[in-house]
Amino acid sequence: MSMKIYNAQLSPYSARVRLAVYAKGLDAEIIDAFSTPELEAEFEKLGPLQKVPLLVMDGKVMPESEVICEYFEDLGLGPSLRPEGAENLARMRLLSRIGDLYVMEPMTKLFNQINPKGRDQALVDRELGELAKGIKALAFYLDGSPYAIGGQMTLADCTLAPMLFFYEQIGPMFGAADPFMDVPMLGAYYRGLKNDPHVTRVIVELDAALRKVMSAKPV
Ligand SMILES: N[C@@H](CCC(=O)N[C@@H](CS)C(=O)NCC(=O)O)C(=O)O
Repeated sequence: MSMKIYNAQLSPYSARVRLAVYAKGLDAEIIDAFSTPELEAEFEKLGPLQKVPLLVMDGKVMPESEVICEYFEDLGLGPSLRPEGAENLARMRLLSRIGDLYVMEPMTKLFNQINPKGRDQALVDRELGELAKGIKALAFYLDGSPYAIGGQMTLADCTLAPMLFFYEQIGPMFGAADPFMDVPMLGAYYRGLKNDPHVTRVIVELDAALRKVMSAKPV
């Protein structure tokens, strides 16, 4: 089996797939898709979406982080990252869906507004409100377990760990002293999750990538 993942170190979606790869112990070649013009040209030929992560496995090309993670599960690669039972599976997918739609969407818009110069304050206020709603929804569907669903990592944790890394960074950039103040259970979940060695690895990678970008482009 040959597995290549076109990746960007700072992408939360790529980080979701990296976390699944690490937790499953898969032998994947992880390639920074945008690191050279040659790689970028190679990546552009692989499909119309032009987004990382992108999986190329035994000649098959698969985009979209959640689809890639579910594909690993369907193939039965490594330890399962799906919980037992239809309700737990539904809650796992719900948490990922809330993360993608109601947390990442406003957070991406806010990341484009980090520089106070030329900031659209009305947009910032609106998206901070949307982000707070998304974050409260995540907290609502957690149950206080060490992982999102019970005592073992699932795909919900693969989605949420990178998102919460960015959430923790972005709050203070817009003046929130403690981004988890209104959602203490979510804060406790994220702090606990960071003790998992695979999560630690991904958080360290995200932190290094973020520092590199921030030092290259001072805001
Ligand atoms: N829904 C996609 C989102 C992927 C995505 O937005 N990736 C960004 C990086 S975070 C990207 O590749 N951006 C490059 C571009 O849009 O040109 C997923 O879950 O994989």
